[in-house]
Amino acid sequence: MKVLVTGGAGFIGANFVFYMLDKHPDYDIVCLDSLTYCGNLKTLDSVMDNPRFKFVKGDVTDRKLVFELFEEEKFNIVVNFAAESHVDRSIEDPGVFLRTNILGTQTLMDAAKEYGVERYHQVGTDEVYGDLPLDRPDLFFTEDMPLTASSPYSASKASADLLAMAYHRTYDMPVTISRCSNNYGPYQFPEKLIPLMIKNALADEQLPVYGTGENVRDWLYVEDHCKAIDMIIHNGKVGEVYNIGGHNERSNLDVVRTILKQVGKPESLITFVGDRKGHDLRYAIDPTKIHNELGWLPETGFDEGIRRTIDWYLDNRQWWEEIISGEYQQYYEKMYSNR
Ligand code: NAD
Ligand code: TDX
Repeated sequence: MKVLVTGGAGFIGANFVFYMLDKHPDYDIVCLDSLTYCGNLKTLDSVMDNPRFKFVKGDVTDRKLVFELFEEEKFNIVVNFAAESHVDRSIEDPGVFLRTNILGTQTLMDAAKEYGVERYHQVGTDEVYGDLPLDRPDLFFTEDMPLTASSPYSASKASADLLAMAYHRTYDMPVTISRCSNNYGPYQFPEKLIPLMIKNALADEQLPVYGTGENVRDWLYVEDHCKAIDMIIHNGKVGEVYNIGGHNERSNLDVVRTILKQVGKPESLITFVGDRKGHDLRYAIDPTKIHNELGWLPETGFDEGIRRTIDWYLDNRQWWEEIISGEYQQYYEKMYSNR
């Protein structure tokens, strides 16, 4: 089997590359990634010399490059992680989100159709369901809920999902879609809540919590997400959507307090800053379908997952210190000063 993993130099894609090389000793993995600010070849250091792994630098919207790659490699499976993934950046500059997340998906699916790929999997997000109220803990996102979007990011991801479904219906393409809740774990770029707060806490810097900090996210350890995608691409039904989440709902303030406690820093570092525009209140996944149909269950609870994640950031300072030494400083200044 030959699997194309797009966006494999990013957070979840790289963890998926590691998971697949380990789980399937007879699979070859090709990673296609354009190495945006978020893609990092250092993340893939440990697999670069693996004869079953190949890295190709390229943009998923580059039709010529993508078609040539499919012609050459004859992929059996395509898993599309490549995306612009940060909500705050999409609020500042939506254009690149539409290009990569929508047109990139179209380009990959056109190539998958042309070259008869056996499974095209679209990595989606729970953000396409909009949000849930804070005072209705009985409500959860299910696969049959209508799509809606609060940010340009979620609008672009919803568009990609609709396109994937349309290709299944119109061209009979073997498409599956997963929609996962918030991931955390090793190699997450320090612009997202958990790694940003770990980094700031370790440096005794302020921890910028948006609004009241009451917004709720449903956290899943990244390896559990990878395992779910592996199950879907092998046993999931084509034309189906699978929600992925482990009932690990926490308010942002809870998450930040947990991090501070674990790294032994005071809560006085917490600073409430201006809210995110259009800020979704609560995400919460109902994972019944993937559990019943595929037997998936998360293995890592939040307490263990956050401990492992903090340990990873402590043990791999070089990885993130290199990131924050460059262009990141300007990003941080732009997003957080005078907020
Ligand atoms: P990430 O930003 O860490 O990684 C994205 C990767 O895609 C990077 O390596 C980047 O270089 C690459 N990329 C971006 N534009 C590209 C292009 N035009 N061509 C080729 N490569 C390109 O993102 P992530 O958090 O790992 O998310 C991966 C996928 O999972 C995304 O599709 C995202 O929407 C989805 N998702 C993420 C979460 C989460 O909590 N992080 C939750 C659910 C779904
Ligand atoms: O500095 C911060 N302060 C803060 O309060 C940051 C970066 C975030 N937040 C809040 C906003 C959210 O309520 O924390 C929560 C999580 O924020 P993000 O880490 O930016 O994630 P979110 O917006 O929930 O989106 C994530 O989950 C779904 C991923 O980034 C998406 O790629 C994924 O699709």
